[in-house]
Amino acid sequence: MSKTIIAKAHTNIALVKYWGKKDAQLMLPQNGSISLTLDHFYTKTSVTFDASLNEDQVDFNGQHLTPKQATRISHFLDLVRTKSGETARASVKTSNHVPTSAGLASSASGFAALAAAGSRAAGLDLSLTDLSRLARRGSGSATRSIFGGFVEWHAGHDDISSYAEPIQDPVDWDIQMIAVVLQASKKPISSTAGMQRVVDTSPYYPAWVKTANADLVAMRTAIANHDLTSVGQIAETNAMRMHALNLSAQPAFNYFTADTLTAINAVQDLRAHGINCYYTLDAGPNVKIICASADTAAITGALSQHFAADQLIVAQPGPGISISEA
Ligand code: 2P0
Repeated sequence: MSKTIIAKAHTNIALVKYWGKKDAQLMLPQNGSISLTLDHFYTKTSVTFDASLNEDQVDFNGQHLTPKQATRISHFLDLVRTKSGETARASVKTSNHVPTSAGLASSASGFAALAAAGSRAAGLDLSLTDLSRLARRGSGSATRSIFGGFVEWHAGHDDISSYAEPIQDPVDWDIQMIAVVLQASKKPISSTAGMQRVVDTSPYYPAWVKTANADLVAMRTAIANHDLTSVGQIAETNAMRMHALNLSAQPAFNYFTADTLTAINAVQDLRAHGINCYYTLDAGPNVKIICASADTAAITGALSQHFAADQLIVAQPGPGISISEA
C-alpha cells in the first residue's frame, strides 16, 4: 500500500473567465483566465494506492460512489498512474467544505486536491507548475486552484505551455467577495457541454476571445494597481459577456434564476447609492459580489431584504494548495 497523502485546495472564482476549449483532450482553453482563490470554500482529499483493490474506491462527503459515478475521477487517476508507473487502484476520500449544494466548490478545488494528493501518493514529486498542468487535465478551472491569491492561467498551445501561475499572493490590499448562495434548480447544462456548445454555435464567439484577451491585459494592471473599481468593472462586464454567449448559443441556455436577477439588481442599486461593488457569475445561479471589507455591512444589509443571513457568505482571498502525509 502507498502512503496516504492528504491535499487541501481552495476554490477560485474567475474574474476573466475560461469558457471554451480549443483542445478537449488536453483541456487547452480558447483564452487565458484570471481568478481569485477564496479562503472560505475548499476540498480536502486523501489518496492511497492499494494493490489489494480491484477498482478505485471513491468516497465523496461520506458517500461511496459507484464506478459509474467515479468515472471522471478514475480517468484522472489513470493519467496519474501512466505518469508515475503506479499500477494499483486507489482509495480516495474527499470532502467538500462548502454549504450543501451551493455549487461553489465546483470541480476546481476538487481536481486540484486530487492532482496533488494522487500524484504524491503515486510517488511523483511535481512542482506547483506541473501540478497545475496535471490538475488542468481533470478540469479547466482546477488549473488555477493550485495557487493562492490572484492567479492567471496561460492558455498555451500544448500541455507544457498551458498552466497557471500566481500573479499576486498574498493579496495585500482590501478586496473580498460576498457569495450570494441561491437555490439551485437542476443545472440546465454542465459547464463542459455548455462551453462546447457555445464554441460550436455562438456567432459571437470570436468577439468573446478578442475581448477576453483584452480583459486579461486590463485586469493584470488593475490588480497590480490595487484598483478595486477597475477589477470589479472588468470582471462584471466579462461575466455578462460569458453569459451572453450562452444566450446566443443554438439552442440557447442560461444559468440564471429569478433570484440571480434580484441579486444583480441589488448590486446595481447599491452602486447607484455610492457603494463600490460589482458582481460576477459562473455556471450556476449564485452571484459573487466583489467589494472592500468596509462595505460588508452595507451590502449584506441591503441583500438581507431579499435573502436569509446564511445565504450570504463573506470570503477573503485564500491560499494555494497544501499537502501532508496522513
Ligand atoms: C471559470 N467556469 O473560468 C469558468 C467560468 C465556469 C464559468 O471553469 O470542462 O468545471 O471541467 O474544464 O472548469 C467551470 O467549468 O469545466 C468553469 P471543465 P469547469 O472558472
